[in-house]
Amino acid sequence: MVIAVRGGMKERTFCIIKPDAVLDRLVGKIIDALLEGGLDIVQMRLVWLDRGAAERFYEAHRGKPFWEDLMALMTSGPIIAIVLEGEDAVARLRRLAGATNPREAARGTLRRRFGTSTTRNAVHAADSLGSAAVEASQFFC
Ligand code: 3AN
Repeated sequence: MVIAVRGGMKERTFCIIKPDAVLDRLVGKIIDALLEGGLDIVQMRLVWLDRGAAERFYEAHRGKPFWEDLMALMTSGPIIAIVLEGEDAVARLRRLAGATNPREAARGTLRRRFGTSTTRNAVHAADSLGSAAVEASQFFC
């Protein structure tokens, strides 16, 4: 669904609010932080990933020690998939998300505020324009 589009050729990135944060009823707070952080919502969907979809999304991490925990988390409840737009959107979202381990994430970042472990870290933030486009294409045409 297209929720808001503003003019201009700004960068786009891709974010997931993970099941831990959705189940903890943190969606509103996280969306507030994204908007206040200078990102606009272009597309947004609630999706319940099955095992195949979760594996496709995180394929690069298959076989790592945390793989099964990550699969269990990502299939444990609905996610919110969001395409965001703004100046330097990729770097901006990564900054707002914070380090992978919530305990190492800077104060005020989403993972520091809402993450409870390195796997259950509340949000996914695409790491480049290229991965943002590939990841978003799994959820939006
Ligand atoms: P990021 O999401 O910060 O870019 P990635 O892409 O290395 O981190 O990892 C993808 C996801 O896998 C992380 N968001 C986290 O949920 C999980 N993960 C990564 N590294 C670890 C780890 N050392 N222990 C547990 N889970 C991890």
